Amino acid sequence: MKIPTFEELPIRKDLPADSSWGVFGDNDALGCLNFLTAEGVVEAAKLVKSGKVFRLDAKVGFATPPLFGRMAPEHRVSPLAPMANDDILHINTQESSQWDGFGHVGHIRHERYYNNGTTEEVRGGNAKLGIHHWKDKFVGRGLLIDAFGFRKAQGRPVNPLDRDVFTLDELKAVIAHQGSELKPGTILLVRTGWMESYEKLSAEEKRAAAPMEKMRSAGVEASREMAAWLWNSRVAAIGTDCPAVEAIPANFGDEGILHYRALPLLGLPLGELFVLEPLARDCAADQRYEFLLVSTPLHVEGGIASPPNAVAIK
Ligand code: UVW
Repeated sequence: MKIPTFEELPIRKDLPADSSWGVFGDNDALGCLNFLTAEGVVEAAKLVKSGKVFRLDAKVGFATPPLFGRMAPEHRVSPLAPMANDDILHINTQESSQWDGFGHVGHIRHERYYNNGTTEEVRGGNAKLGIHHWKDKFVGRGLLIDAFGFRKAQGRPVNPLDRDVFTLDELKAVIAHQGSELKPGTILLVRTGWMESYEKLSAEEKRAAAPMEKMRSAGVEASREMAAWLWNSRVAAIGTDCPAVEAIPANFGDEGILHYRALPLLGLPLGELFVLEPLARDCAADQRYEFLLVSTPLHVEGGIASPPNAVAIK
């Protein structure tokens, strides 16, 4: 199948500019996850050399309080029989590490979700864009871009708890510096340093930082050039260790933000609040920044987002 370049998008005149709608069919719910292939899984499995496994999800309930006013998880052990127990777990799927599904954010001006999905469809738990379509999709080659480590090594350290932007040129420079290659069908992970900085805050500082209007975070550049690079590089998904992939504050009235460019327009899954520091340390030690990435989102019909349930295997 010939995939159009970003410059050739959209594929029909009636579709929004810079959108990939229709490229994979009008009923597609995978978007850039289509760049993951069976051959890619076989190649990625060959990257397993040391047998080291890195869990990329933070604990359920790591953020205290949850960011952006989201509901705190509720967990209780429910006795089933005299010597048997169950869990009752009530979570917002985005209170901890998460993949944003295509029902999470629609385009502010077009008032449509990926591939022309409507609010009625998404809120009705419609099967068209639900997270269940991704249940066996996040397996392939992962590549870490240690942007945080790079800036530190360059003597230009980032405070991840303040607004700072990792530019496209910087991401390319880190890839070159690492001796890495951005191959088609890669699940990209960008380390901003946010998670480890957040963990060092006091309880009071965490409370103060959590509301949307108070949140400050480093993140990746949100530009048309960034969207073009991600699409033209056939990136399957991009995950980060910060709250929104892009830097915050971000103006959600601005249709140029990455959330709109990625989720509704390109069908590019965004991953947030991943744990990347231990993986980054190992990659720096053995100078291997690529790995097999296995992530299995919840199998929830019509779901909006999911904990990634992700491991990097080196
Ligand atoms: C923001 O949009 C700020 O983050 P999320 O994707 O978690 O909603």
